[in-house]
Amino acid sequence: MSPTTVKPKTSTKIKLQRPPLYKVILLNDDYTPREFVVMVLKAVFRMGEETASRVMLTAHQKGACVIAVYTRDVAETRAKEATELGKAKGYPLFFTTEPEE
Ligand code: NFA
Repeated sequence: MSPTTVKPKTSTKIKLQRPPLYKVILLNDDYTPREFVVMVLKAVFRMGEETASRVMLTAHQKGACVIAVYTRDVAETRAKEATELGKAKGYPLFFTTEPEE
């Protein structure tokens, strides 16, 4: 038998990076009309009437409600956009963001 060359087998594990995710949270207040909150949820977060109403009610009853999870950029932009819509009408409606554990 002829001598053989042993070639070490090597492999490289590629670690795929997932961007950290951020929650957008709707905070309750005593002044913003319910229908306005629902309208903003539908417009900015692409929710249907039922989901928007349920989310609005949850925030109304519990004080806050997680709306959606996005990359940091998208979360911050949408939270700001939604908050601005309320501000333009003189409402204290507020959306905040928080990193997901
Ligand atoms: N609490 C507000 C009201 O009774 C409705 C509301 C719900 C506001 C959720 C902000 C967030 N008109």
